[in-house]
Amino acid sequence: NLVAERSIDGHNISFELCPETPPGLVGKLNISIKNLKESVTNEASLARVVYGGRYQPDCIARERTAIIIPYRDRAEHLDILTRHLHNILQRQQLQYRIFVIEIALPTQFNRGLLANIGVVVARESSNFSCYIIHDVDSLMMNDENLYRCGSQPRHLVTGNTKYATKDKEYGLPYKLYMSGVIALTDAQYNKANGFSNVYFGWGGEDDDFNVRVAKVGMRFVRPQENVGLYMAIPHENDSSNPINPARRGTLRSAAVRQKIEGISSFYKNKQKINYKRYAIEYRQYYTWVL
Ligand code: BGN
Repeated sequence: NLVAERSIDGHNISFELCPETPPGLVGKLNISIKNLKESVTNEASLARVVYGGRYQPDCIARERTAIIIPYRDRAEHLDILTRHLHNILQRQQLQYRIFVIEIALPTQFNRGLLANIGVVVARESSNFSCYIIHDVDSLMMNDENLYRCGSQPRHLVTGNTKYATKDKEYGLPYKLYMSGVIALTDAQYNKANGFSNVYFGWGGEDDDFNVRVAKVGMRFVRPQENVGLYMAIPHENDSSNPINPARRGTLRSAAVRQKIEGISSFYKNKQKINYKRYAIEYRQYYTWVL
């Protein structure tokens, strides 16, 4: 096993590469919908989180993982999700940092834009090798769902309670659906030119991203059926994120826009988009960007 040294309090300590299969996994998780906060909280794992929502295991992690959460007005969800993630991701022996990217009001929610900004911010702070773009309302139900990247972009969801049907507790809305939680390497994200920045309001940005991924010869792959299960944290329908009525039309030009707007819009002057970073805070469980 590869060994590397890390300096701790001025001493050089050797660490081995983390094992391919993390030793402490338990499989299916017991999460009680009535007692959500208590059932996802592990005080010991929270105590190990470094300010800004960072963690490094006692072994050399195989990846440097940025968890990116596009966010608007769901404080309770965020608290539950970040507690849950710190608990599980430490058990998975990941070296990670959680970024919460919030859109400033009154701008409508734009999930793709926020994901791109998350990648830009993550790149500025360190050299991450893997990005996990994560919905704020979805909790993984099996810790064998490793938050790792692969040789293809990964869709980590095989079923979510928000798409439950009469005879299935966990479902997907359609076959090509690839939203909720995805994992891409830095190179894969770049190759697709990231998300489109132009979808304001609900819907379409994920299907657009799927077009981009396919267009450059990649495809989303999922974990084993029983492993990629998620519970949606219940919430009232929020009127503050109205359906984008233009989404179908916009989606038709996905392949054309892929060349002229995306993550490149943050680096190429000709494609430059106008946005302002109002604040960045190193909070206890995550790094917050407005
Ligand atoms: C689809 C939405 C997705 C959304 C899923 C699941 C569109 C594009 C026009 C057809 N796509 O219909 O964005 O994630 O439903 O709710 O609206």
